[in-house]
Amino acid sequence: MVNKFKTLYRHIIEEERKIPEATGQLSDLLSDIALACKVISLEVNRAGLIDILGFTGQTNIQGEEVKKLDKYANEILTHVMKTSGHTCAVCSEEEEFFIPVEPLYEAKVLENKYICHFDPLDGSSNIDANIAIGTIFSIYKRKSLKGPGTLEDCIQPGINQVAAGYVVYGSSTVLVYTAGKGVHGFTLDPSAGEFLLSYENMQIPRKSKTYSVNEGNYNKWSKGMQKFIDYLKEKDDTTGRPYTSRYVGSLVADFHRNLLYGGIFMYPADAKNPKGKLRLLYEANPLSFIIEQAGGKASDGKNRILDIVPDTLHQRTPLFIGSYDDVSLAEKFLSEYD
Ligand code: AHM
Ligand code: MG
Repeated sequence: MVNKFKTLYRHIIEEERKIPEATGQLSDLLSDIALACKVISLEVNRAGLIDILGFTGQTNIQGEEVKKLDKYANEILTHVMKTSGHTCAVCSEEEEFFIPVEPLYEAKVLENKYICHFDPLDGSSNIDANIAIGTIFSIYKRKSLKGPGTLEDCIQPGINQVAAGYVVYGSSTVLVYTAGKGVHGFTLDPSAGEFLLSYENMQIPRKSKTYSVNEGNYNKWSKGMQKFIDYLKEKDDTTGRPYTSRYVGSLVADFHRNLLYGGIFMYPADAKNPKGKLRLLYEANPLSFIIEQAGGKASDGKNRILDIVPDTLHQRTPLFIGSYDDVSLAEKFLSEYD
């Protein structure tokens, strides 16, 4: 039975105690990310008041500049990660280059061994419409030995992640993370200011009845992709078709719903985005780590996302992610018709 009063912090510490060689740094880092996301959550909840308090880019009635929410989220997360003492580099979807971080405590050899990647506010087109948006994060261990991190530290394949997670700022604020031992979800209690355990060991249904894709792109898709969506819409009781369609347009929100109820999210390559639209390091890798831990599957249509060796920080990838059997079926259509 779920312990309703287990905080995120306590959960992280209990998980850490199961690993004898753990030093506590990953736990600290995850707690710092959660703190930054609480601050972002407060600001997201106030976003609807911006019209009253002042438009973004202008000064509000206190004389402070009102920052755009995505820039604000980026600044908070970058600042918290740079000053955590545990990172040697920070990479953000909002920053062109990675940010190398000097060690805070030169004397301690074990300090600053992690690299953190994040998409500070995903679903940017939904920000001004009060529709769910989110933060995605991902943590790797450095490969270099000391000092500030290098580009090589920052462009590792997703299989090397030690932890990943996301926060949905929706009807409530929910944080979901994995450190390689299952997927756990926490809901923010705004009065206590704490994330409380609400989903333990999350598992996605193996097969679903839901697909999430921007179908307005249909005419730009490959034959295989078109055939797959046509198939999902046909009526056939024995295979549970037609599927139903759900698309928010915020990856985190679409992903979270599919994780809870089953579903396949797709952002394929198309004539406009031949390499796909979503970012491998900031979006696809962390969610792929989570979905595999939850018993699902993530693919670029042919290959496992976590095995892709990146060349650049902002590399894009096609993404098929969600219920295991549905992602396998999508791969089958693409290999048959493309
Ligand atoms: P963003 O990082 O600029 O917000 O873009 C990523 C978003 C995802 O959240 C979402 O799944 C996708 O872009 C929606 O794209 P589209 O509007 O083309 O359907
Ligand atoms: Mg994004």
